[in-house]
Amino acid sequence: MNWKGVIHHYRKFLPVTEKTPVITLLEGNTPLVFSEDLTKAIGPKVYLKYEGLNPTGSFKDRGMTMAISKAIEKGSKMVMCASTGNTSASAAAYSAKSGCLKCVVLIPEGNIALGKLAQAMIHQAQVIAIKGNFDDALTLVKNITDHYPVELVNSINPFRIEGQKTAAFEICDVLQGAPEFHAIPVGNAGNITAYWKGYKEYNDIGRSKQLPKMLGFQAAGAAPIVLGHVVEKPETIATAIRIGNPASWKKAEAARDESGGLIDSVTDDEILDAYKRLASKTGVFVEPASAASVAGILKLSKQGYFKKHKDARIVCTVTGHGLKDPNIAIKNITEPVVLKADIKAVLHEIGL
Ligand code: AN7
Repeated sequence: MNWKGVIHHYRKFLPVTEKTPVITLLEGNTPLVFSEDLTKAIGPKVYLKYEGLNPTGSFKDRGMTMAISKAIEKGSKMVMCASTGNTSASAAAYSAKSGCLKCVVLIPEGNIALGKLAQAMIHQAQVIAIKGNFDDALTLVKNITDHYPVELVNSINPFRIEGQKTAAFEICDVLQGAPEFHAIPVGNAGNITAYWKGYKEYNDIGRSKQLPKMLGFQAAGAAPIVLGHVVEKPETIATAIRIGNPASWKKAEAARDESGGLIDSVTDDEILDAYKRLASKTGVFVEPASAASVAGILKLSKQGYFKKHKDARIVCTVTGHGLKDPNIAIKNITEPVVLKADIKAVLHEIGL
């Protein structure tokens, strides 16, 4: 197939016309990777929707192709977002591709993974670090974009959700219908909202005969939806989901309740275990936030949640690439030994 990006492929499901200038980096069409290891551990067949393989290394590109295309259609000259990192990387890249948009991003000082910062900067966004967290940054961006001719490209922009729902379409297209369960990390809660919308739309037109139960997972130190109240000082190693007051809170609860699913939390230790397990036993390298979905189904499995569902399929969205956050990877491995450039020494070391 000659893949031309999510707007081209799913045009009839998206609010675009022939007049919409399509700004694309050929995002989407990401692999659905079967995990033998997780299937053995959990029971139902486990698939990973490997969103780290999008052009900027995260699922944000699906929404950004829409948000940036629509911003240009409207005549905007400047876009702005608050970000824990991936949104800023994606907004910066798509703005660069447009050739005509200035991109400004507000990030929480000291809490953004190295790769994401590098991306936003090399794509020439104007990057401003805020002495505060993501929620503070988003409040500022909402304020500015409400009062100035600047387009907000966070996931409260409905075009972001429209683009991101295409991931659910792709899963149904591969599995010939929705899986029984869909597990997903939850931060600002845009993505769980988008998947649920996508699954419902495919169900409505008969492309799927069922809807999945939506299983959302927040980091324990940043779990406002699970706790039922705003978390003033969210903390987690999974900086992408270090969010204490999700913008799409109510929509995430609707996805949970309409689907008969749940939103639960996983600890940083559980996230890191799943992170290492994915890399070492399935060969899929994700950033810590992405591993929350896998940590979540491992937790539920231990509680017997999937006991009566051995024939079911679980799709886990793994949202961002592991290379985004190299520091976490390096902290979680043992340093390589250093040897002389000597064959005997190397053979001895590898046990030959
Ligand atoms: C890898 O980039 O919020 O629940 O500003 O980067 O839709 O927010 C990132 C979120 C999961 C959570 N996994 O998705 C941002 C930002 C990764 C992420 C999420 C994010 P939402």
